[in-house]
Amino acid sequence: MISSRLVSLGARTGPRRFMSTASKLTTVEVNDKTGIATLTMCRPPVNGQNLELLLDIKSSIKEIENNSSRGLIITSASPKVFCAGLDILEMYKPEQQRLRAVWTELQNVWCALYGISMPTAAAINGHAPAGGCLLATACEYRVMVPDCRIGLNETQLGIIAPKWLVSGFLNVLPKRVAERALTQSRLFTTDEALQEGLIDEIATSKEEAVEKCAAFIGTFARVNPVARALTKQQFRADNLRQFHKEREQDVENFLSLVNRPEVQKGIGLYLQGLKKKKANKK
Ligand code: CO8
Repeated sequence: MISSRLVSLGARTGPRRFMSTASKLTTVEVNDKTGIATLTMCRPPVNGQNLELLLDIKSSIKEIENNSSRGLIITSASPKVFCAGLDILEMYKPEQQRLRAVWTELQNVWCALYGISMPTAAAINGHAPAGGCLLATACEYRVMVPDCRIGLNETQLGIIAPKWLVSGFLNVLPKRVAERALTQSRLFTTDEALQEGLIDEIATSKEEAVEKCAAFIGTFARVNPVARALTKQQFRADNLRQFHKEREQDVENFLSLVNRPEVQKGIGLYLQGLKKKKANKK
């Protein structure tokens, strides 16, 4: 369990505190003035969601919730990537117990972030495919930096995004746009994402993105927090109820899908493609 010890950073760094975390894959920083917590993912090179990162994100969300922050901003320590989605290595020739745990923790992270009552926003300071898009769309507001891509590209890997994974996407996009994007594995550019409503604003830098997220959270300052929280829950309850009904079956579906020989072959080829892309860059 994460310690809730708060470390004061002193005057030089301004009114901020860091919550200490057991591992170093996420940090949580609370702005003392605004009461807003920033959760930063720090798993180089691309914040691939392996089991450990997912466990850390979940613990950090819980810690922020327990410390009664006024809002939560999620962002990344990487200069180019917000989050590259599930660590594909977790799905390739997987150890079964671990694969089960990875999917269960992805569910837990989504459920914690989607269902949290405080205002949430994503400062998307880099690419956000698949599980990265999942985190961003679980939040209430999204600000993204230019020249990046965001979307649910699961079909490209031969896998099918289940309904709960798509629900945040469907909260912000018309059904027709969402269906086409998923079936085409479309990754939206920053400009396209703004045009379609997948993100709410563009910022020129991560700092500006975080500021805009904080400004969004600040808009609730004069709203009764209990009324706000219950209203948010009301909007999200159907998706969460459905998710809880299906979550165990969803784990079985995921395992059986990922273990199919043709899916393993597809994931292997996709991994090779990523490596080749890197070699071509050199
Ligand atoms: N997992 C593991 N490793 C990754 C991943 C990943 N998702 N993404 C990138 N990497 C690795 C690369 O292989 C490379 O490794 P190495 O240094 O060892 O060669 C390193 O990270 C850096 O990658 P790039 O050189 O590609 O970095 P760029 O900054 O140029 O590009 C991108 C960053 C845009 C994020 C690019 O890496 C990319 O497109 N990655 C793939 C993203 C992706 O397709 N993710 C899908 C994951 S699946 C998922 O999240 C949902 C699963 C739902 C399943 C539902 C079933 C029921």
